[in-house]
Amino acid sequence: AREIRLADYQAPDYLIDTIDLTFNLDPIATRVSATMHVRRNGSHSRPLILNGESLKLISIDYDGEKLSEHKFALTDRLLTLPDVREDFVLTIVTEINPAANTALEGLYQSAGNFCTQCEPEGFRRITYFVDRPDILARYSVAIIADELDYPVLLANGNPVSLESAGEGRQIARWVDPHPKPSYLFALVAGKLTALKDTFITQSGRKIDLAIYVEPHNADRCAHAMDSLKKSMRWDEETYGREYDLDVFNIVAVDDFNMGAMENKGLNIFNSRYILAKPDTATDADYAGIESVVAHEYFHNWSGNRVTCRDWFQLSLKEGFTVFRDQEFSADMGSRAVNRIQDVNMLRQIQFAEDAGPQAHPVQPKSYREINNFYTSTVYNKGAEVVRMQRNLLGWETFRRGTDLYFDRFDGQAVTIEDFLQCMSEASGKDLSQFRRWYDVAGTPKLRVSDARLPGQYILKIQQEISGSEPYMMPLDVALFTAEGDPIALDGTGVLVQTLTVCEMHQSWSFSVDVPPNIRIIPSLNRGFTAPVEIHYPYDQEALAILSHADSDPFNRWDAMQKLWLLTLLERIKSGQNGPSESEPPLPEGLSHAFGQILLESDQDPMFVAECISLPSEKYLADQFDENIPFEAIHRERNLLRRQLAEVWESTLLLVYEKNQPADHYRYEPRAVGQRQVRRLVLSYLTTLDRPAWLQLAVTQFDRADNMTESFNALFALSVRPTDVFERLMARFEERWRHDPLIMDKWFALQAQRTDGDALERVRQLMGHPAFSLKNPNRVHALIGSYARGNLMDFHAPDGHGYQWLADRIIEIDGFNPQLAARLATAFNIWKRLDPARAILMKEALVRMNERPACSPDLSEITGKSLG
Ligand code: BAL
Ligand code: ZN
Repeated sequence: AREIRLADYQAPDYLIDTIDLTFNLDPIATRVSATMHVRRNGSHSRPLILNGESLKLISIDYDGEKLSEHKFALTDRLLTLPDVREDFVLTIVTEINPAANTALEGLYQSAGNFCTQCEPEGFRRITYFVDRPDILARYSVAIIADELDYPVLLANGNPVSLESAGEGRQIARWVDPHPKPSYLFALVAGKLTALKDTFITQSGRKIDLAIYVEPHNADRCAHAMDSLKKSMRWDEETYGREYDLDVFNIVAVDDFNMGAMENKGLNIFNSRYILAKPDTATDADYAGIESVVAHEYFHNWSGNRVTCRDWFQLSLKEGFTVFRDQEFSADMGSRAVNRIQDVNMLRQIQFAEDAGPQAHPVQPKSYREINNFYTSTVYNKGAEVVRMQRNLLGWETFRRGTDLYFDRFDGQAVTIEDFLQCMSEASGKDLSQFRRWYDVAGTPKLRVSDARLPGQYILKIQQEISGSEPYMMPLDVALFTAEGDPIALDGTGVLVQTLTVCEMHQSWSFSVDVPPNIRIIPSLNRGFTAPVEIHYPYDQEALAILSHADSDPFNRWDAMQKLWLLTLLERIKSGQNGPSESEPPLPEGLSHAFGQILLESDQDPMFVAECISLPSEKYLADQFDENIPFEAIHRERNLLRRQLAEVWESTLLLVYEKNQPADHYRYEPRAVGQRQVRRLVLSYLTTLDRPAWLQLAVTQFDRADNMTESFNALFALSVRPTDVFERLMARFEERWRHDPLIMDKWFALQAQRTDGDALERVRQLMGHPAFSLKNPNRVHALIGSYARGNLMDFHAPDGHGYQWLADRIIEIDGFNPQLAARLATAFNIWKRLDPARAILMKEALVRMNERPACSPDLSEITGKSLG
């Protein structure tokens, strides 16, 4: 595919003000009639060029007359009308085959129902259209379908009518009064039941809410509905944004490439982000549902009312909306724990992406396949960049900026520049230097050093970045004594300062009242105010003090992470050529810090759970630029866990017992924290060779009345699989084998097992009745978990993991290129492998890349990876 460049952006040659669509639904031959008012944009004589893919053109009417074949040109991607009037009405009839649509873009079928996914470029698989987000049109939709097979007919906007169309068919009409880009179009038809509710907006309007699911899932929608109502209220209270249609509909479908989609008034969701009841969904599922429901709802303003001019502006809506949903989740639960989880995710996924072959700026400058840019960089780094603006401006000024943005650009397709301009106007700050965050790939590093003068503490910061232009960022800092006491800065009683870092080399001097013999420990980048890597020579002692005494919970957790890393990386490096003969002693500082944090489980169990979570094998692997020592990482991580369990065994048991949640399941922060700390503690205890602790897990599994506790028991046992584990896994399967969404948890756990022949196990499971290669959730659960979560077997020295994954990706590329491209990012790592593995992984990449049938999606990823 041709490279598309931001620098080449041109305003559209033609605008489309209205489009009336009629769908005559049929699984293999759906007729789509589209009538559009088209008008020339500016003065030119260029042709009208419409996008279209996998469409059968039936007819074109131009101002009421059939257009003869020599008046247009048709290729497999474009329809060109060379000679058109200033403004005119075009009616195009196409035929499509939803049942054959396995790419899950455009109109397709899931469980026999019809649904759509149009972002970013799926609408062109429905009809010929100028399929770009800066064409804002008013849509009206008529859906005609068999009334027995498809009793529920939904589209964007407000419902107008539902009538019989004769011959057992019915016709539903919908009108969306808000002009929108084609990527927000949606249609659903099927046998669905709804959970209904209402919401009264701040101005007193009543909105009808509905969540549509397949009938057997009717009792799994309550949490999603609750999350929706909370989101609607939060956006009114926090951003002053009110909902703007009479209805808000959500539909859950099983086959969906993304998590969910914010289509105007008709959000379509991957069912994993809707369906939950206590015995089928874990706390993590509940949290995911709350945040994704909120995210899609918030898009109604940040994305739909104000949309993107072109796909290079994707982070304008995604970064901002992720920031909004993160803050919503923080307000619904624990702010500190949410921040820890968000940053942990950013470091594990986005930092790795930004350091690898797919690295790109938050605003990419070019792409071949836009589907490949729905990335952690655009979403999560994009959110951090918005968060920094909030931090630099302060919430109230930032909010004035967002008000200005929504008011000024309502109903328009705009750019990241427009957003920054509003922030700049609201604050009077010059943000031109800040723009660098959008333009340059890579994680900036700050090298920090300090010095003492009488009565003074000096902090020096150097930006270590490619290029000579420094970034601008807010950096919260505080100082602590070796006793863990906070130090008042500049004699004011102020304990925390926000530094604006904006030069390559900068230093700050604080007057402090601390005798020279008392050590000062800096707490840097508190709350992770800037998405950077900080390099400061912390030792065990300093980290142990911060992990205990820092008043910022995020930095307490971060100090623990750094403590883990110090010990683990040292052990991994010295154990790279095999295990040492005697076990290394457990470092005193780490062990003490661990034990001290365990004692806090009464106050904030979720925080404790985060602090006692070891860095993942993946994150440890990311710390190596070359020759990643997978075996040593796996071995040393397990060893450290076992050593801590040995020392703290009785305390761990106490924490486990004290955090028994109340008898019946409730999704509320304290109970979630209790279950999570029990999960962690249990997975320490089960590493010890004691039948009593295995029995503890079995009892938890037997007594659990909810998925979280029963699955956590399985998780803890999977750390060191035994017969007991096999028996419980069999029972889980027996109970849930007919519910593929639940079986995903089981598939993922199986895929990550390192005992026995791991790949053979995964191969066998592909034949499991609940598995299907056509379903993206199943593929991510089994194949994705193997490639990303089973580093030991995927990176087996003989390369069997690489070859097998390449074969699966090639197979999947034949029917769902987006999914294949996502899986292929598991190969990004090849240049950091030892030479023997690198050759094997490169071979697998070349094999995928060189197939003539390789999709543009996949070849963009493999091509960049091979670089
Ligand atoms: N817009 C695609 C799905 C999402 O980010 O909400
Ligand atoms: Zn989004």
